[in-house]
Amino acid sequence: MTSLRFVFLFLLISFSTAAQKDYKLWLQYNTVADSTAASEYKNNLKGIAVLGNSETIKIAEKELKTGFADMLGSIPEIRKDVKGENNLIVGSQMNLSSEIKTELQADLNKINTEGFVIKAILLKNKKQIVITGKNDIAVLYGVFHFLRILQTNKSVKDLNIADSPKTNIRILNHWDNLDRTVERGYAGFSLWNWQKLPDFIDQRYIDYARANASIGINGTVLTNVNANALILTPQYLEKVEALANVFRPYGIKVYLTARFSAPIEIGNLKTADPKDPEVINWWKNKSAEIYKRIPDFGGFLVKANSEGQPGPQNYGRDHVDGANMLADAVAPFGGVIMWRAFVYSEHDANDRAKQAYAEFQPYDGKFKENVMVQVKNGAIDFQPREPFHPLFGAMPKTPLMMEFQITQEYLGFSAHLVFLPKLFQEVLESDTFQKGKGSTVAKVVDGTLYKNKLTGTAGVANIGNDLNWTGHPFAQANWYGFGRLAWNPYLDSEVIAEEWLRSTFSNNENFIKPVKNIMIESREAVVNYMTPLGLHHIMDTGHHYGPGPWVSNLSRPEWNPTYYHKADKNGIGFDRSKSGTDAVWQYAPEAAKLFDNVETCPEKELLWFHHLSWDYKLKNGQTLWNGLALKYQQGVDQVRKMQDVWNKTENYIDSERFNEVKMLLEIQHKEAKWWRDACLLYFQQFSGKALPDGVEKPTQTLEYFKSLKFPFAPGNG
Ligand code: BDP
Repeated sequence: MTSLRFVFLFLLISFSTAAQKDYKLWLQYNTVADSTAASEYKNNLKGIAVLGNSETIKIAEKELKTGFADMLGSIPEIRKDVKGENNLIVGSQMNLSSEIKTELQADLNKINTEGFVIKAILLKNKKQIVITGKNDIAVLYGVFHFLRILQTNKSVKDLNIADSPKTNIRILNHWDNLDRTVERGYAGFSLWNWQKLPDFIDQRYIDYARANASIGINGTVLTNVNANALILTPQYLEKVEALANVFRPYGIKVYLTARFSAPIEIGNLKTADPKDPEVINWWKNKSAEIYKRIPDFGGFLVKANSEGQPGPQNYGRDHVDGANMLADAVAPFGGVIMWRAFVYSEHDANDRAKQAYAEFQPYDGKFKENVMVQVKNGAIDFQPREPFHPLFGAMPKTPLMMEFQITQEYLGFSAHLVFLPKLFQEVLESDTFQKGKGSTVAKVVDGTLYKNKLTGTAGVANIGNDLNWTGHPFAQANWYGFGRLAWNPYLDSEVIAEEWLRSTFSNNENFIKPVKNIMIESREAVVNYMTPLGLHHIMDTGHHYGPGPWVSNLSRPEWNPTYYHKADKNGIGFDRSKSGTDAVWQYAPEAAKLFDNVETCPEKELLWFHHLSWDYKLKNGQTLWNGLALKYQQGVDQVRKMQDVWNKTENYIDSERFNEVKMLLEIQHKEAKWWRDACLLYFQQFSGKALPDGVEKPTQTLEYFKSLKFPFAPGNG
C-alpha cells in the first residue's frame, strides 16, 4: 500500500513537472550554471540596481530574479541604487543618473520608443552593465533580451546592444468566440473566460501577457473577425477592461473586432450605413465609452463584406467609407482601424486571387491616417505556399499590415510539426519590384519602402487553453517566431529556430543541430505532401482537415478545390498568365514577367500560375506527372526522416515532451501518406499514367479516401 502510494505520488510529481515544462514555453530558464557566461556573472555581478517603481519595472525585477535563480542558482542583491561596481543597472532613461545618460547618449539616440540598450560600461573606472530604454516597457523588452542571451548560452562579454522593433503594431488576432470556441483553433478553448470575468483573473492571463512581452508582441485582438456585436455592450466591455488592466504593464494593448452591423444589433438603429449621421454618432459614442474604460484601447479590426460579414457595401458604400467612419470615431483617442482586405465575392466571376487587389488597390490614398489595410500574406488563403499578395508594394500611400496565420488551419492543425517562420521569411523576402529591385515585402511592412508612419504585423493566434498553449510543443515555436519576426522582419528563421530550441529544450549541440534541421525542413515537407509545385486549396470542405481535391459540389465555385487545380486529361494547374486570368498583371512588371513566363516562373509556384500538360518537362527532366508524384513521396520521406532524427533525441530532453512529439510525428507521417495517396489516386484519373518508380503504392482506394468524413473536426465553428 505504501509503495503504491509512493508510486502515485511520484507519478503526480512527474506529471506536474512535465506539465510545467510544456506550460513554460520558451521561458524554461534551465540551469546554465556551468557555462562561461554563467560563471562570469556569478563572479562579477554583485547587485541589481532596479530604478523606478512602476508595475512594469516590478515585473522586470521579478523576471530577473526568476531568471537568475533558475539559471544560475542565486540572485544578486537587489538594490534601489547603484553601489560600487559590477551592478546590473535596470531602468528607463528618465531614471538614469546624468553620468550614465551621457555615457549612453549615442546609443539612446539610436533607438525608438520601444527599443532598448544593453551595454557594459565603465563608470568612474567601475564596470557596470545597463539595461535601459525610453520607457519602462522598453526596459522590460531589454530584460527579456538579456535573459535570452543567458538562456541561449551566448557570450556576455562586452555587451553592446541597441535594438528597436521595426514595426509599431505587433499583434495577435484571436479568432475567439464569446462561447469560448475558437475558429480554426486546435489547442482547446479560448483563454478568455468571459463568464468569470471581470472578477476572476486567471493566472493564465498574466502568463500569456508575460510570454508575449518576452517576444515583443504589443497588441491583442481578443475576438474573432467573424464578430459578435455583444462584445461592444457594457456587460462585455467591463470584462475587456479587466483583461486590459492585466495586460497593460506588459505593454500589451487590447483591440476588438467591430461588427459593422452593431449599431442595429445592439444600438437599436435601423441602419448601419456609414454615412448616416445617427450611425456615425453611435460609433463615436461607443468609442468614447470604450476609451473611458480603457484609455489605451488600441482600436478595431474589421472584416467587412467578406464571407457573409456585413459591411458598408450593404448600403451602397465602399470600404473607404466604412473604414474612415470608424477611423474618425477612434481618432480623438489615438486609436487605429485595421481594415481587412480579405475579400472575394460569389458574384464576381473573376479569378478569386485577383479580387482583393482589384477592389482595394484603387483606394490607395483615400483612407484616413489612422487606417491600416490588413492583407493576408497570399492572395488566396494561408495555404502551405502562396506567392506574396500582389497588394504588397502596390498601395504606396496606405499603410499595409501583414496578416500571417500562426494557427495551422491548412497545415495539419496542431498535429503536424511545421516551423512557420520559414514560410513567413519567404514571404517577407519576396521582391515586389514595385520601386525597383529590392522592394521586398519586409520593406513594405516596416514602412521603409514608402515611408509610412504606421506599420504592423498581425498573426492569427494558435493559442488555446491546452496545457501547452498551442496543442503541439513545436507550435509554440510558431508563436515565438511570429513575435520575433514582427519585431524584426529581417531576422533569419534559422536563428529563430535555434534561439527557440535553446530556450525551450536544451543547449546541447547534439540536440540543437539535428532538431534545428527538422524545423527548417518541415515547411517544405508539408508543401510536398499537401500541395507541391504551386497547387493550392485542395483540402476537404469546411473543416479543412485532410485532402479533398475531388470536391466540386459547393455552391460558390471558388470554394471548390476543382476550381483551383483544374486537373483534366490535358494537364493540371491554374492559368493565371496573360493567356489565362492574367492575375500576373497585378504584380510589378518585373515580377509579372517572371511569373508569366513558364520558363522563369519558380517551379515551387508553377501550378499557381500555369496550366501545364502532364508531360511538361520539369527542370530536373522529369515529366510533370512524375515530378508531382515524386514530390508527394518526398514529403512523406521527409516526415519519416524527421521521425528518425527525433527518435534519437530521447537522452537530451524530458521524456514527456519527447513522447508527445514522437506520437505527433506518427500522426503526421500517417497523414502525409493520406495526402499523398488521396491526391495521387485522384489526379491519376486524369493523367492516366502509372506512378513512377520510388513512389509507394497506395494501400486504399480513391473511393475509400472520398468516403472519410470528419463531422467533429476542431476549429470549424
Ligand atoms: C479563412 C478561414 C475562416 C476565416 C477567414 C478569414 O477558413 O474561418 O474566417 O479565413 O480570414 O481562412 O476571415
